[in-house]
Amino acid sequence: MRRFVLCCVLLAGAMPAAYAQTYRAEYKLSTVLPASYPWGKAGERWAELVKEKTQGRINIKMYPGTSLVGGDQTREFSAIRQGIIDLAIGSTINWSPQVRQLNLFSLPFLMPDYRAIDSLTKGEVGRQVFGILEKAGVVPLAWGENGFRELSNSKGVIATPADMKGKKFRVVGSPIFIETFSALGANPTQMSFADAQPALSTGAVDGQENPLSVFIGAKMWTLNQKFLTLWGYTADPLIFVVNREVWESWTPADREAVRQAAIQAGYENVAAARKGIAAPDTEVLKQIEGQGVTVTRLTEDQRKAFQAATRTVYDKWAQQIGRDLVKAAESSIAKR
Ligand code: X2X
Repeated sequence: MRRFVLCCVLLAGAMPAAYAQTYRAEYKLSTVLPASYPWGKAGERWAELVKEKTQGRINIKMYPGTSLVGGDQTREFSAIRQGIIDLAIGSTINWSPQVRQLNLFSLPFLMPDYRAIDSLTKGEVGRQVFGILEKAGVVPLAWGENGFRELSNSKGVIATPADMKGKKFRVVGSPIFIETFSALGANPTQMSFADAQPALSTGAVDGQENPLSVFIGAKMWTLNQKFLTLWGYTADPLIFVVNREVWESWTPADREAVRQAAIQAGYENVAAARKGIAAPDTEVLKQIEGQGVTVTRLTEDQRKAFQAATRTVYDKWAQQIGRDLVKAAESSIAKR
């Protein structure tokens, strides 16, 4: 009888009483970047689509700057598990300290182009990564993209590993980045994105690495970043997730609405993150060059020199990530 009632209520489009009490007035969505970047825009879009598709039953508020964890990106994943954060769009880099397999995307020079990223996120490797996240206690729904991480600095052109020597770089929160930059002879320091901006501005560090959409969004040329090298050594996908208890408190129909909204927002986010970067549309690069930034495009041989210099880091981290997952990724990229 109860099941019958539930079923009729669902069909009628109203919320079953069993779920009604569990819905909250607001759900908290964490992102690192605000809506002036494709990443934050994706958060706004997800919230908007969810509201629309659930007729206002699920109301999401975005908290950019990882403000729910005091700006410490590396604590975001634990906070989702604990329920301090209800939903998040997070970078694989920021969740790597808790989910070591996510370091896959940070292996230097694993992914040579956009098709390589897609072959992972849209294929078997992506499904495996979602399985790992589920085991880690969250509900993964869709992929988005931060992007290929390019290298900038205030001191001069970087075209060879020797040019890295002694330069101080701000790097993100997974130790693989410290090791990669150390292998190249640079002097890396780990800090949050919020701390990176004053550090670049005062010259406490010389350079950083981030996707071009972040470089332009943060107007990095105003932070002394006058030299940019396109080396595409890693790319960080974004992942849309929900805290498991929150997920289970929603009706199956609303869960599906949240999932479809995430897929749609993710799809739009990938397009936005790539816009103006790759030929034929290079508008973003033109704008950056228009600000007086010297852009260095590595030749294939130059890129290989960076790859060779970081090979030991790749091999060491392949063990930590899991040989099978890395092999699956390599073969998926080879067949792309
Ligand atoms: O901190 C960064 O560099 C950023 C914004 O790209 C990430 O959150 C990974």
